[in-house]
Amino acid sequence: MSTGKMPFLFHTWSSAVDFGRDGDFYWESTGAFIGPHINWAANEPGDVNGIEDCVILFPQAGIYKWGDAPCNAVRTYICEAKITSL
Ligand SMILES: [Ca+2]
Ligand SMILES: [Ca+2]
Repeated sequence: MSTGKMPFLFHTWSSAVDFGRDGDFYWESTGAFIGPHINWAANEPGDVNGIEDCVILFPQAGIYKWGDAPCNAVRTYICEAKITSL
């Protein structure tokens, strides 16, 4: 049974990336620029070693925060689909 809340267990991919200019994050799924975002975890985005271009969600103090990570890291992910009928 769903409670409507996500479990705070995993580091999970979002579709946010900064493949163009570092620090200019956009949704890869739509191309829409994200703009300033205040939900980054402390010291994120860090672009460590210049290879952190994909955004993960991870639990910190009971809520999901954003962090950038290498795109080839193994993480869970979220699927999105349109519901056409119930
Ligand atoms: Ca980056
Ligand atoms: Ca990072």
